[in-house]
Amino acid sequence: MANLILILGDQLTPDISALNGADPRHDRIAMAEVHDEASYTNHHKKKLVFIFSAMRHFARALKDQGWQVHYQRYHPQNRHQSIEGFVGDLVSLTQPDRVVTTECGEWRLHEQILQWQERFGVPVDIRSDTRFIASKQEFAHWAADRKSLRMEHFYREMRRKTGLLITPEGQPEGGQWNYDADNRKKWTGQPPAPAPFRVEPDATTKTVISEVEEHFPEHFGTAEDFHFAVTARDAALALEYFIDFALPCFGHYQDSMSEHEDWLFHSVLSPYLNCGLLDPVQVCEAAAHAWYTGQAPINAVEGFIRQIIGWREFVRGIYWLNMPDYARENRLDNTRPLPWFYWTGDTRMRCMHKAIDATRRNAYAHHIQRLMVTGNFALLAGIKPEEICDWYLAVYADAYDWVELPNVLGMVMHADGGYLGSKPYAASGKYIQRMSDHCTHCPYSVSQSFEDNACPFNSLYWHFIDRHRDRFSGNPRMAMMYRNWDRQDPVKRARILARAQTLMDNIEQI
Ligand code: FAD
Ligand code: DLZ
Repeated sequence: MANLILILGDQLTPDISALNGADPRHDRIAMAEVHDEASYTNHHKKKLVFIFSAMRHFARALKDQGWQVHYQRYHPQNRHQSIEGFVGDLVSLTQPDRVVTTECGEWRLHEQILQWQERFGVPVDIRSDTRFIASKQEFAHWAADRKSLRMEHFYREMRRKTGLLITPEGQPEGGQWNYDADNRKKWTGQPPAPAPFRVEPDATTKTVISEVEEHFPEHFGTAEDFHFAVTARDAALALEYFIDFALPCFGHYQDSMSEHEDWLFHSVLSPYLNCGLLDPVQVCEAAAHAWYTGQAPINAVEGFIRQIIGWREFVRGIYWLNMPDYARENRLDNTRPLPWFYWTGDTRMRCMHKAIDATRRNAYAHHIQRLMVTGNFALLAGIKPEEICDWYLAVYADAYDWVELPNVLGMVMHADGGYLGSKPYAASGKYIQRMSDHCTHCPYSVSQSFEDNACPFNSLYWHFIDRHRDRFSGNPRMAMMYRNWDRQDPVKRARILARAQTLMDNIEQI
């Protein structure tokens, strides 16, 4: 029996299920850098460098272990510009008994792979992705018969399943499941945030950087100052660095934003988790160990673990349970195109400028920037879900459809009608002022709502509340907002709505 084993660019681990039971003496591995995957969206240059370089390092390691690897490096003139073309050709050439692969992370490619058995005339074995704690079937089983799906309930199941931060009696460590109430501090410069973990590019990465600059000059962002890990060994060092230097403060400052620090106390591990260089459970075990040994407090460790075994698993479950229809949802009937400044950062709104500029430089922005700045603006301004989703899919090194889509379409845009989150994360400028120092550097005034100089978030927020009254006023979690709005002087309300309308009519000038 000789199999052809396909390993995709986000499946870079020897533990990938496609390799289970494989034999290097007979089986062959296929990996390809292809135009179709590199250009189905305007991927950030650093994302392309990261994936291509990590793929090349992984293929090298496999060869060193004795595997036969058919590897295609990217070139615009390659005969095969798609995974399908590359695998199809290898099937004809090597006549395998089967093609073996692990289920991929994007509906787009998944649909193609489902056709291969018929198309190539050879059995195709698509295996479950065991890097996730809950399989698709397990999530579907958990979701069946529930009136609403809430992350917190699912998360507790995942805690019990993994035993992470669970006492021998089956109770949550510290007595609580969730310590989020301790995790909303504003960071004002102390304690200092650690410098980002850096790996200097080796010869392979340097080659990839110049190839990406040559072949993808129009793509978003910059490849300059590339310093991500591209091997499992270096990603493990990044994890160690996070545990030692950032995890202790991760909880308190998780929702903070800063003029001066791009990464604060975040782990910056998502690119590695999502492409296979780090294993989610091992990452959580390392964090839990830091609590058991007194290196980090429970609010930080629990908060961090919840993001991974809670949110990360939950959004994946939502994605596979609802695709492909989920991607077409637009329950708030948004019609506005994405403003061009999302690509340039060229806006006077300081928080937006800082979040987009960091994104452009780093292919990274932390959660609160994604949710409460660029996401909040898109929600309030009524941007078309497909355009804002495509932006998020392109600009972050960790972005794949399975994780980006539910976060953007569901969590941020509420385009799924509240299926993923019970209320929209809509906020005025006050939230940004409370959690950051941006407003003191902004030409707009956060204390004004309708004047020419008023922070756009303020009037856009009330416009959002007002225009969606029919939809949200009955939601108990939003009742207070409607009471606050209705209490305001009618003349002031009219001015606020007029200011919001002017902003939306001139959105490119904000
Ligand atoms: P940390 O803050 O250190 O968190 C630790 C880990 O928790 C992350 O590495 C990530 O694996 C996981 N995590 C945290 N929040 C989420 C979440 N909501 N969904 C899934 N995993 C989570 N994450 C992606 O991995 N890819 C995306 O394309 C992506 N798009 C997003 C778009 C929007 C609009 C929002 C609001 C969030 C998005 N997230 C996405 C989730 C989150 O913002 C990133 O995982 C996080 O910012 C990555 O940085 P970090 O590794 O420093 O995370
Ligand atoms: C994101 C990406 C990019 C940019 N390039 C490749 C590639 O050339 N070859 C490959 O196998 N995978 C790539 N990927 C990841 C895939 O697009 C895709 O997101 C995942 O495989 C879906 O799980």
